[in-house]
Amino acid sequence: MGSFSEKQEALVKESWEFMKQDAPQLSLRFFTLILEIAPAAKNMFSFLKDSEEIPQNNPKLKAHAVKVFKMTCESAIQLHEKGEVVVADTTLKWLGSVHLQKGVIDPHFEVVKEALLRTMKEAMGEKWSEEMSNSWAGAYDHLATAIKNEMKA
Ligand code: ISQ
Repeated sequence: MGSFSEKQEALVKESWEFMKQDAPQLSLRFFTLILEIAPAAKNMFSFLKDSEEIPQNNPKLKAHAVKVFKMTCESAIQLHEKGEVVVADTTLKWLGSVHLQKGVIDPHFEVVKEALLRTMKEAMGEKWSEEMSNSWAGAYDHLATAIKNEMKA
C-alpha cells in the first residue's frame, strides 16, 4: 500500500504537463531506449516487427507510448487520492490479456521503467530531481503490479 504524498503527486502531474507538449519526441526517445536496453523487445511491438528502424512517424507507436506515460501519471493521482492504483475493470482486463499474449514477463517491466525514467530525465533537464524520479518510479511500480496481478488472475 503506497502512501503517495501530495508533493509526489504534484511532481508527477506538473512534470507531465510540461513534457506532454513534446509527446511525439518523447515517445520516440522512449522507444529508442527500450530497444537499446532490450533489442529483443522489437518483436513484441506489432508496428515494429517488419521495419529495420524505428519508424519516425508512426501514429500507433506514439499513441502507445503516450498511453504508458499518461497511465503512469494517472496512477500517481490515484495513489495519492485513493491509496491504490485503480484502473477501470475493462481496461485492466485488456491490459492483462495483451501483455500475456505478447509474452511479457517481469523483467520487461524493469526495462520499460528504466527507459521511462531516462526519457523523462532527459526531457526535464535541470528540472529533474531525485524526488521527481522516485515519484514516477513509485507510480510506475504500482501500475506494473496491477497489470502483473491481472496477468496472473
Ligand atoms: C506497452 N507497454 C510498455 C511499453 C510500451 C512502450 C511503447 C508502446 C507500448 C508499450
